Amino acid sequence: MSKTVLVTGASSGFGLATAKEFAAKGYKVIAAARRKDRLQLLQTEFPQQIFVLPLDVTSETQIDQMLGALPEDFTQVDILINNAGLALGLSPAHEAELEDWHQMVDTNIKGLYLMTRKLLPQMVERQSGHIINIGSIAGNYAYPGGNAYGATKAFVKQFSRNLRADLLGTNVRVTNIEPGLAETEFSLVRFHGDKDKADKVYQNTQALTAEDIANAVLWAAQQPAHVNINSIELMPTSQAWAALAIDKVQG
Ligand code: NDP
Ligand code: 8X3
Repeated sequence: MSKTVLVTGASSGFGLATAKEFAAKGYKVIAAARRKDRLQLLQTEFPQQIFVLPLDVTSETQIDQMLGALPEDFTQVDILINNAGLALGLSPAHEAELEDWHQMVDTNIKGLYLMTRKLLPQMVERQSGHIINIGSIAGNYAYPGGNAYGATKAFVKQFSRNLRADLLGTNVRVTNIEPGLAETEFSLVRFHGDKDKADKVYQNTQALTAEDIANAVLWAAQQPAHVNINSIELMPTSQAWAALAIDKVQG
């Protein structure tokens, strides 16, 4: 029997590529996101394998309703891919929009732990399952303007590790995928729809693609049951760390 994977944020970028990758490999895929029309388009590619789950991960009520209404052959979720997330703004902390911070925390933190908490009990009961979180290099390294976004991804990192601690002995696996620069709709969202600004992020360099991330997710999921990939940090070859910044007094 084929395994079932639930991917949040399956309407775009990493989530869309991951949903396609798993469906192409024969998995059943529950594709969750807010934009139902995009999910329906994805479903036309794999009509038998994809179940469309219109869902805002920040809403516990919606999660309960939608998960409670899954058809019989999709109720057992073997792999949860917590991918839905976003960065909003790149302003320094003292100028950032509080509303952006609220939305990042609600989506990247609350949405991720809600989905996890709702689906973990069935995995523990079956003594089998895998939670794959999409963190970020922003959770590992600070950068100007990363403020609340990076902090939400640091949550994802430590939550993933703490889940591993709690789940020891249950056979449920946990992986945190930590990508660097990748070209998706991420920057368009970050800059509130400013396409010129978003395009500039990827100009004259070769960023990771959504498919690169989907490959890493699939690889982690397909390791033998006794192997837990704790984390994968991946960057484009065109990206590396810079020196620490020092404020020098002029004169
Ligand atoms: P995209 O903007 O292309 O995709 C984001 C996805 O998240 C969309 O499918 C969107 O769907 C979904 N989403 C956002 N808010 C919600 C919500 N409240 N409820 C349900 N779904 C939601 O960006 P990426 O594919 O790049 O981002 C995916 C993940 O990867 C994010 O967690 C991001 O932080 C992370 N990441 C991205 C990197 C990059 O450089 N691109 C690097 C490292 C990590 P919809 O709007 O339809 O709800
Ligand atoms: C996305 C990568 O460096 O833009 O998480 O924050 S970065």
